[in-house]
Amino acid sequence: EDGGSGDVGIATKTRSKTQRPPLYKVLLLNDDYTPMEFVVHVLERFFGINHAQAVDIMLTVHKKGVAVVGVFSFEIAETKVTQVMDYARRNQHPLQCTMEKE
Ligand code: TYC
Repeated sequence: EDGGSGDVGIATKTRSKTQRPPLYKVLLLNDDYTPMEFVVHVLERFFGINHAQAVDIMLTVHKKGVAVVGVFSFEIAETKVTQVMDYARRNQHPLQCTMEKE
């Protein structure tokens, strides 16, 4: 018997890589005018960070210029940035909050 079309290939199975949603870092930027206590309050209020950790993060931003305050899905990160920027503006502070893809 010689059909020449018998399957001699290696058995394989399609295995799609599991897709995970991209994550976004929310960053707080330093400036010369926003009071330290206001930044600490923002971290507690919008990110649920405890007081001691909020002070730590605020001081990191103050010394290094920027720090990651959390990592979220796009929609949550966007909401945090908007909330912080609106709150800072309402209180007439120049505090800047941004996000970037991880
Ligand atoms: N640099 C500010 C000051 O000396 C404090 C500050 C910290 C401002 C963190 C912004 O994201 C910030 N009053």
